Amino acid sequence: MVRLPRVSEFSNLPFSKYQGLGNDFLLLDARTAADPEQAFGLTSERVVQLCDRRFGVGADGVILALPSQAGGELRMRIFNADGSEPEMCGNGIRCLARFLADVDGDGPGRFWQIDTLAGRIVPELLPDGTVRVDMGAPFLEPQQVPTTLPVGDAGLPQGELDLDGERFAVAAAGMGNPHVVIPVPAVEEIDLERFGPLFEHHPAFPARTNVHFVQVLSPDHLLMRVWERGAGPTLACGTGACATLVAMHSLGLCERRARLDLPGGPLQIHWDESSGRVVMDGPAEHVFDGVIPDPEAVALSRRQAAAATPIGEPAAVLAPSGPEPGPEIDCATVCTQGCIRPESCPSAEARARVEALLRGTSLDDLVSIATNSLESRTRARFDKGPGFNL
Ligand code: ZDR
Repeated sequence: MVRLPRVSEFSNLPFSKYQGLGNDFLLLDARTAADPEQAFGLTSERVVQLCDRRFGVGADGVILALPSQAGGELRMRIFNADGSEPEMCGNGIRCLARFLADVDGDGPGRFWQIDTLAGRIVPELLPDGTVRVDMGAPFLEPQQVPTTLPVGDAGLPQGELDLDGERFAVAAAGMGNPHVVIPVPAVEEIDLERFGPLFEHHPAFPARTNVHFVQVLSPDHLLMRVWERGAGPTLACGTGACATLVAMHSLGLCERRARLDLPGGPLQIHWDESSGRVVMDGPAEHVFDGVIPDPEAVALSRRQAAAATPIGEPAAVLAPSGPEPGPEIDCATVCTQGCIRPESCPSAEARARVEALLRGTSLDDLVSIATNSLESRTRARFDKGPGFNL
């Protein structure tokens, strides 16, 4: 018989799902992994599969918490739903902060020094459970965004772009990742499915771009719709809201501090004049935890269950060399006076397979690792006490 490895020999994938204004992420804790870069066998194909809303868990991205390499407390890697790796994610880093607080049992006032591909980012947990993030200074030089648009009168890359026969006046800004901001009279009238991908792949943005249509409601209140690079239309975009405020203020269309309404809800953004840094306040909430068992472990367990000879049943029942099964029998009507073909009874075979599956050690083990992992995270959440809308 095949020896089934213990669960610890498999690579299960424990994850927590969080969302910030409906921008949702799977959070994976690889801070103590033996080989963090290979943690959970994460590949871009696996990310695509995990993010798929029908064939996977469903998310706009996957975020890994990793040991630091650049002097911070930890490092964040984020992957878009299409498997590409952006430099930064504003909503994602709020979700990461909340996840870290939940896992480690930290409370309000906690800061994290998090290294990202866009540099050091510092989120802080606020007393109401929301997260404030110092997103750093925006990038306003074309090569930093990157874009081929030249710097215009407003002091950031600007220009007019032709898309599918229509002309748009745009501005661009980087928050570690690229953003194009398009002020329009009414965001609802924009055909996002049509223009989103055209902007995302426009040659003026060699690394592709996130796309934001913005309407001014008042100087401290903007309304946005988002098309995210690598993820399509999303309900919110943290870096995008920061880039939008920077671009709109530079264009003289809003204050330095404003509320930005995204389809998933509002973010408060402040572009601080003295430091030049952008600060974002917004929610991040836990949705649920789960564990995806290693597909190889599941396949092995199924093979083992199918090959097992059930206790108390004659070996011939499952033996491939046993008697050929006769024509299909409907046991419920034909065998009411007793089994008419006990040597190859289809109903006994089905029962035997189910029993073997239920006895499978591996499934018990998988359930137990799932339970342990969920239990520790759930306990950490409940131990934190009031002040959080859990
Ligand atoms: C927009 C985003 N979700 C955020 O909140 O900042 C970031 C995700 C990364 C984005 N899709 C990109 O730059 O490719």
